[in-house]
Amino acid sequence: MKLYFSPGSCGLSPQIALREAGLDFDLVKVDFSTKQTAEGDYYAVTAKGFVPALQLDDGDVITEGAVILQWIADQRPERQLLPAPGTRQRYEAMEWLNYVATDLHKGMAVMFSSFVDADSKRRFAEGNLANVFANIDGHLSTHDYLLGDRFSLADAYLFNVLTWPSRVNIDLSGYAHIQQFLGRMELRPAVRAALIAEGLRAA
Ligand SMILES: N[C@@H](CCC(=O)N[C@@H](CS)C(=O)NCC(=O)O)C(=O)O
Repeated sequence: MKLYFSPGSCGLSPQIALREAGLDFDLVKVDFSTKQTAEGDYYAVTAKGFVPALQLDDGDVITEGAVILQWIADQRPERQLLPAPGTRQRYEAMEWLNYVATDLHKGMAVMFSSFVDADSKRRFAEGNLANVFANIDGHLSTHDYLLGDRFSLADAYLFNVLTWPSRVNIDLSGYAHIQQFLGRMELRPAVRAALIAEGLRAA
């Protein structure tokens, strides 16, 4: 299967997930400015033109990071990367996946937008994103991971998005529990390997 990604984007968490699941995959880099890959037009893979996209061996394509993560977890249930489908715990995981995808990921997207001026970004970060970071930090003050004491793919997505604030001058150093979470995540071999594969860490 193939994972379409762009370095430093939201393609990192599906890559972490594939490694945590022990699934074979190839990485295909998408150039955001041209929407081209080494294979050709990325719009031929997904009309959305967004990463991540996961192309299965039969050619079927899954998009939307939070959905890709669930598909990967469900391929290897024995690894318990997410709670089993249909359980109350799975819905808790989906709550976090949705929160990270919407409030956090798309909130952070505002900070990267070329359509938003610097002052609006600053006010949005202070008035909106700070509440999201505080909520996550509060949760992590009593839980090592989003779902409790055990890693799940919701953590991979959270880690992915939390690598972005320093790129847009948002300082998370005051959030002690977020810092500890980031440190715990960096110790995972799958996380380390994914960061190296994207060129975000030295080998
Ligand atoms: N709804 C999509 C959004 C994915 C998304 O925002 N992808 C960004 C990178 S993090 C992207 O592909 N941007 C391409 C561009 O801006 O040209 C998901 O949750 O997977």
